[in-house]
Amino acid sequence: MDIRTVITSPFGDQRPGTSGLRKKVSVFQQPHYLENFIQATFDALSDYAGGTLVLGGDGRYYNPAAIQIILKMAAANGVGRVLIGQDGILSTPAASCVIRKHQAFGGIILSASHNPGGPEGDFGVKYNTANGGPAPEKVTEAIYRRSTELTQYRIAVAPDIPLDRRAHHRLSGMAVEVIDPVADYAQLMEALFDFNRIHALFNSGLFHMRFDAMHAVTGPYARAILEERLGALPGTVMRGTPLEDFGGGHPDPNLTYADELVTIMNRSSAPDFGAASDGDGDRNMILGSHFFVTPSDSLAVLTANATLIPGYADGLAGVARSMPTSAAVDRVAGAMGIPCFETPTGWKFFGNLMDAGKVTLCGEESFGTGSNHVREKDGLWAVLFWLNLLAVRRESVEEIVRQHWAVYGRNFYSRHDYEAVNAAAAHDLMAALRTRLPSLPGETFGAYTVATADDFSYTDPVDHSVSGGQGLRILFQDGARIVFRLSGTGTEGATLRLYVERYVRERSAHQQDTQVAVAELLTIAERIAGIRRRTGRDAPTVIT
Ligand code: VG1
Ligand code: CO
Repeated sequence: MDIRTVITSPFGDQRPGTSGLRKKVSVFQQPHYLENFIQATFDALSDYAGGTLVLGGDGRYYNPAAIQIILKMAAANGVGRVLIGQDGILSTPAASCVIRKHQAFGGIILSASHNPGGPEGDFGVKYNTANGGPAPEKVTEAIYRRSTELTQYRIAVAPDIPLDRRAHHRLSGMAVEVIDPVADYAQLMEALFDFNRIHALFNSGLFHMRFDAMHAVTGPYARAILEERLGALPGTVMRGTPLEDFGGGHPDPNLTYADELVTIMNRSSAPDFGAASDGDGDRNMILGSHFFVTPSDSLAVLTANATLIPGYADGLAGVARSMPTSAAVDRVAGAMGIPCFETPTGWKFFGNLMDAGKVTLCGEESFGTGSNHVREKDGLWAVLFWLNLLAVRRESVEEIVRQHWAVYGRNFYSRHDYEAVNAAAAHDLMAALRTRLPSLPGETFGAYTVATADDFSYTDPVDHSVSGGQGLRILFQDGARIVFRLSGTGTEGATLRLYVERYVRERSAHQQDTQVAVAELLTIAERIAGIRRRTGRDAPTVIT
């Protein structure tokens, strides 16, 4: 085996954020940059020698080159076998599924998720552990620490492995299996959902859907499952071919970036159901004809209806949501008598709860929903869950959500993102607000009086690890909330996220437009934090 040891020096900026290490492609293309991070990852792990590693990505620019480097470094670092998706493709939830199914010690996922791709875009690397989930903070911190001290990395000298065909190869003694990226995942979906019933719904000819893969990773999965297996009409999947720059788009399934789908769903002859997923396939947006389902509501509706779905017919152990996610699901959990956990933003915080059997479903306001079937959020899973629900209830998306509000009340919810603002200005805004928090309780702003205000800190109920600094919360006496956070996935300046929520019980008030319903909270947020003055922005970049 020909192994080369390459002398290198640390970069200092390789601390993983909310979901792995994300940087501009040009940063990753610097000599040794990717190699250092991969070596730091292997160095931070133990007991993997001879074990199986899963490798794949969302097909974005720089994936093929990065994959060949990682394969050679895996061989040089004693990995026994690598399972890699054909053409290097594995959606994030499929990677999680493959890790679990094939008892891998971990996986490396190459994606910057919803961030734009291409030579000028972003790239990312994420390490997942044996449970299939994103590495917890103690692992990502160990990787980071190692990256700051490393002086060399190991790489095999060997020819590239062809990835365009399913086959078995050897690379300096390590086995490389190029696998079907869809098969294991599709089989898992079939075990959870009533495929026959969904097939019958599509076959009825009375039901139409559009799925926007945004030229990202879910195209092949959605075509195989929705069109080929479930009988949705050809053409149901739009923008279904993964492109290395996502066709120049921003593969983020929200009302701004999936505007083509939104336009289709607002036509007079709109399909009954619309959905979209993001760059790496872990997010979902759910639309009905002329109707948008807020992700927080989607989680609540899925929870309330879970027992209608074969995979969840026995009930749910509990649910979890990230702190900024609306409390709609809390009400459902309360009514069902199951626990509801509030975690910091980022899927890695759900892993322990699921491994300990404490939660079955979980979700985030950022278009992320999932369950304990894998340890990542799962875009297509959410779409299939909704399809199964629609096939059972035979009502429209809008009817299902409106009925839900009638029973539980409505949590009006919105997130305003200020993307790529000046980083110093954003940090100053947060610092000033943090100083202001202790004096806020008791203060009244129009109809709202502050009950408590804090910097959210989470103690993991399973391993008791503490994660502080997870977002500034202003909680009002009537349950309304304002939350400020800085994004941990952006690569340019800082992204400020403002989340507002307000609960309305009376059914007559459920018709209001969301932005109108939360307008006063937005004004209060501006008054307290001075977003315009501090960032120089008149309006948010994205409103969801
Ligand atoms: C964002 C979302 C968070 C999500 C994360 C990764 O993080 O807010 O809920 O888990 O992206 O999703 P941040 O730190 O930018 O707010 V993905 O689909 O980009 O892996
Ligand atoms: Co994603």
